[in-house]
Amino acid sequence: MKNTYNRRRFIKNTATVAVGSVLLNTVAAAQDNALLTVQQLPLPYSFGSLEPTIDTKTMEIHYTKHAAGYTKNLNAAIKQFNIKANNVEDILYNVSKYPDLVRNNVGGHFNHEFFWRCMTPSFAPLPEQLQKKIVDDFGGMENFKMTFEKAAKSVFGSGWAWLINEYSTQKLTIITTANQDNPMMDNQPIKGNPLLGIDVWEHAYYLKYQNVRADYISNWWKIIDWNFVNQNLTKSFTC
Ligand code: MN3
Repeated sequence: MKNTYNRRRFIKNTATVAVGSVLLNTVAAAQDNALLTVQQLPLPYSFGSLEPTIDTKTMEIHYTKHAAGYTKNLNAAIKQFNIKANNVEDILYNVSKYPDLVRNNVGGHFNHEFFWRCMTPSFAPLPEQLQKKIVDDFGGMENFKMTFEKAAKSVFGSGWAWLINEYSTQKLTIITTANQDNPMMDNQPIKGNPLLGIDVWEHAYYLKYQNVRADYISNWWKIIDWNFVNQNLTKSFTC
């Protein structure tokens, strides 16, 4: 009897913990009445492969401690508040309905999964489609970079700078969010689909750059995965 129960429970849990191969598909839709379970995807490169821009130790601690904590705490919060959601985006879009514990951890989970994929050890040129959109909306690459760097440097305390495709205008724009807030959250003044995001919490750079956040930001351009950014132009993170 006990075995049957455990086996059933195992099957039910397994059904909701499928990790897809599709980017950011870290969750499977909740089936029956089972609650959503989220997981960290494996890093698409090794901890040391973004050297010298980001040092090995920073990547290791960031991924295995900081980011892992958000994922773990998000799963606990989903249970605690009995959140019925099909996926992470569903929670982000409706985040104002939930306590700050959910807001902080759903943002922390999504933002980090997204951040790892903004970076690559393999250089790739800017895809034409993205280049055209940047020229259309910023007047050129230099202006885009300057605006993005300025925004990232301006974040007071902990937070993020983002390149987004604004929902209301369908134009690229740059915003910052505090703490683990995210551009898709319904409580943000400017909302949009994220294309690129940089973590400017001190834990993201302090071991190597100490107090010089500006150097971390200016070096970051060397490791951006422009194919990922380009792909996000047409990706909608809708539920
Ligand atoms: Mn972080």
